[in-house]
Amino acid sequence: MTKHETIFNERGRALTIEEWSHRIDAALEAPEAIGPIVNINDGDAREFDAIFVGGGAAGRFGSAYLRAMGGRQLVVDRWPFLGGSCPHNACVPHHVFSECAAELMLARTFSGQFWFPDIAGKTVSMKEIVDLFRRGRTGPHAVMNYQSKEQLDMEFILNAEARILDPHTVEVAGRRFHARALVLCLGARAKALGVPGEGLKGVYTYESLVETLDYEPGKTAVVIGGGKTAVEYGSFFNATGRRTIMLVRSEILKLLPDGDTRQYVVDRMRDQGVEIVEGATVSRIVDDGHGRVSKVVAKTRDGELEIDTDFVFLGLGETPNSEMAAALGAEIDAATGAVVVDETLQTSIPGVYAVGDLIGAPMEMFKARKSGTYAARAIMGEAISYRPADWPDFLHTHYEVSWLGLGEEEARRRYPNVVTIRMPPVNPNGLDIGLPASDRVMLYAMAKPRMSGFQKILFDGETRRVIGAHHVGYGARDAFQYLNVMVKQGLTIDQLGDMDELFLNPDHFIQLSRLRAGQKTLRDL
Ligand code: FAD
Ligand code: NAP
Ligand code: COM
Repeated sequence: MTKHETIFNERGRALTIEEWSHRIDAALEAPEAIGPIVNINDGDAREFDAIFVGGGAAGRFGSAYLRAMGGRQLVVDRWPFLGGSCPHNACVPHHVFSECAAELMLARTFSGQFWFPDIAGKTVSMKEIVDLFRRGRTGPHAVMNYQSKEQLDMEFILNAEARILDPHTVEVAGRRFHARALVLCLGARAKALGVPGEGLKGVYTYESLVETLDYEPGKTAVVIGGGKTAVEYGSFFNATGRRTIMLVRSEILKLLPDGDTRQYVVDRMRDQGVEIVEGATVSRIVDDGHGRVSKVVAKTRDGELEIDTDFVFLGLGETPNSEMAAALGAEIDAATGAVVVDETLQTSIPGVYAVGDLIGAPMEMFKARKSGTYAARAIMGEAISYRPADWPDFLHTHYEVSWLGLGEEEARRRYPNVVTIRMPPVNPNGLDIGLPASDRVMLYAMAKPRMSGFQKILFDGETRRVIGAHHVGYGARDAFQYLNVMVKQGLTIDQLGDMDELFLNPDHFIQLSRLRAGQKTLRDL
């Protein structure tokens, strides 16, 4: 029997979430044994309006939207589930690890006090948490398949590589499919470091960590990189009780736009024991003689540094998976490897669109999902234009860090009269003030005031409009999604101060604005 003959069409059968879960587990274990998972409506005589090549957030949301608009789509993914890297190896594990980091920071800070067990000097198993994630991720995968098939009525082929034959034809699972348009949603992959020893056992990226960690890392973790991924994973490794050394070639967290906020974030990482070496260039990763990492060697401003370790994590950013687009003849940005698109998400080839991480920064979920839906709208004949601009952003350390708009430095370059409201207030005696106080930092606020967070909002003193907001703590991220829309619409201090807060509100911006909104000439607070 050929592989093709083993394919059966799931179209007429409603699989439960549990059944999906078993099937996905089996396919992840042995993809060839399960074969392509096909859900095609062979009874529909319509031509496909679009084939989405890649079923991550971008392909899944684009597919759902096109379907919702009455179009016919097909989405193809080589994994046996829809949803892509986010639930499989990127955002979701990151959130699991960051939640552990926050919980462990609390547990370590209050170790042996109140009801907290004494965990001084205790190292927590990293492998247990990675294994927990690997076991748990199939549930969300199964929900994505169930939702996409039973609720969103998508057509898909999973667990099968797509091959693009021309701008209207894709070959998958031994069949050829034609469509009016192609949408490339192929995502991105972890960047390599390009030094000797990178392939040794014990050297991980976010992708390989959750697939292949099969031992308990020792006492020292080395992290290379200084962006979101490096900081988020580094903060987790540190929270598990390991000495964590971050080797950063330039500066850590350059992406944070506000200097005070960045300082607060980096200082608190250091308080937790994270060792940050800026200006460090890794020259090699050393073999222990059995194919396993034993040491990292780096050039630093103070000379050569050698660190003994059995665990190295690379957080160096991502390269778009643009090879198939290049082979088709689409224009690729030489510097970033991203597929070049116009404001309708169309590539240089008419009828071929590209979305999500494949089109480069910002590589974030909002853009993956939104660009997918915008491509769908363009294909269905809507006049759309999409370039991500002025989006709110966030990352984790042991805290949650959220921001939007300008940092103070850039705000002062652009506006002659910048007014700031911040908490804790500028204080010559330092940070030992139990404010901001809000949910999940109340124990810190009472017992370790400097750990209770930081926030700052910036106004243009002339128009009274918000021009930037920054928050370190917990629970404010959600507000930033909505606050950003209002800021883009011209939110003023007076409007902000007139809102109804739900005390204890994590960002305090409403109440603090109310304290100043009465002033004709705004002053800092
Ligand atoms: P993907 O989800 O990568 O989808 C691409 C799909 O294409 C994959 O499913 C792949 O199997 C498929 N594919 C590739 N080649 C083929 C082929 N030949 N045939 C068939 N299928 C193929 N963003 C946030 O907003 N919040 C976060 O907290 C966050 N955390 C992150 C943490 C980490 C560690 C990383 C690396 C990223 C994080 N991101 C986060 C970014 C986010 O994960 C991405 O922006 C998003 O998942 C991109 O979606 P996508 O659909 O473009 O790509
Ligand atoms: P990133 O923001 O591009 O940061 C990459 C880091 O690696 C930078 O510190 C960079 O240094 C360093 N680096 C790159 N190449 C290097 C090399 N050859 N040698 C040494 N250092 C090198 O990438 P990322 O943090 O991995 O994130 C990837 C994408 O996923 C981003 O778009 C990010 O927004 C997204 N993401 C989002 C979240 C989230 O919480 N929302 C979480 C993780 C990732 P320089 O600064 O010197 O260039
Ligand atoms: C979320 C995956 S983890 S998707 O955006 O719903 O497809």
